[in-house]
Amino acid sequence: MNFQNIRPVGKPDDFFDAAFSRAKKRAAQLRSKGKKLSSGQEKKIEYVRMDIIKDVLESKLIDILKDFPDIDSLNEFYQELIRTTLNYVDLKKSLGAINTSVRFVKKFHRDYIMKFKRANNQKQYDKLRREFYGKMSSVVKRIKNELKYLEECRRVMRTYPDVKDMKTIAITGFPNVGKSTLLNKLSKAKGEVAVYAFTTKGLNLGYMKIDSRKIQLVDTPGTLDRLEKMNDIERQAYLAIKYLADLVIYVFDLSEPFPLKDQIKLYKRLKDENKKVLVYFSKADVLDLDMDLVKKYKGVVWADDLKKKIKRIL
Ligand SMILES: Nc1nc2c(ncn2[C@@H]2O[C@H](COP(=O)(O)OP(=O)(O)OP(=O)(O)O)[C@@H](O)[C@H]2O)c(=O)[nH]1
Ligand SMILES: [Mg+2]
Repeated sequence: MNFQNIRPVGKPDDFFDAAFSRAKKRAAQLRSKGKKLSSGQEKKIEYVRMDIIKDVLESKLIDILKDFPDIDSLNEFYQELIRTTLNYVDLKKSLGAINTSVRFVKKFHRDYIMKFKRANNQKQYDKLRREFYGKMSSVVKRIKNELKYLEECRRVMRTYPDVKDMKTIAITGFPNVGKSTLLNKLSKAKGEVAVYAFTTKGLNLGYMKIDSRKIQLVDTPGTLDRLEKMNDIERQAYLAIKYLADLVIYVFDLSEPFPLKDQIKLYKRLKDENKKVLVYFSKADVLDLDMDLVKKYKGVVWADDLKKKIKRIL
């Protein structure tokens, strides 16, 4: 699912400006053609104005409904991601409110067409037009907060990764251990790598090919061993492991940007997720690894034969 394509959600004023100015322009065009118009002709212009206002407001609201995904039909990963980063209930309520407002736009349009049918002089037209504008304005003003919240959701959703439904490897471990470096090594991705911890703030995706098969890699933000107190960023890493990963590469860093005993604790936690795990010791190029310690871990894999191991497992 690609969340980048959701267009910015406008404010009520943007909607009115677009609708009313287009209606006004069209009315002026129709007037300039004739001299004094008959009452029937004036009425026709009022119909045109109302149609334009209804069409513009309706299409702007429907665009929002089309752009946002149907929340309930998203896969578990995205649903949980929404629950983690946004207010799921408010998001659904806001979309529901937009849907209701589309119905009101149509209803008031129908009502006022009927009222205009019974009107027969300019004074009545002016009064009805003002009423119609007022009703349409109130429909959109009533959803001001919902529009604002949807815009906030859009900004957050833009940061969601566009995960594909294919075999997936999650790269995980403590902060600064070299996860993004590994992602970049295995794929053409350009995940940000830095000397400081907590560099990766969201999920980085990359793709590697093994024979002719494409495999998705998800580089996760570094997490600490604190399942109960995870922040939003750490929860994203956890969701990627739980819902996306067919295989997890756990990166250990014996240069210990974080104490080894904590890195081991997090590794043991992974067992609860019942995933296949490969252990990767990063920075082996610059460290004298304690081989007795390394041998203690099942599934240890070295940079050179990573691909071979992955192929065997996936
Ligand atoms: N020499 C050497 N340096 C490495 C290796 N892997 C990572 N580094 C360095 O370690 C630092 C952290 O690497 P990152 O790949 O950003 O680590 P990360 O685990 O993605 O960090 P967060 O995103 O903050 O969790 C960078 O300075 C890297 O250049 C490695 O295998 N060898
Ligand atoms: Mg990183």
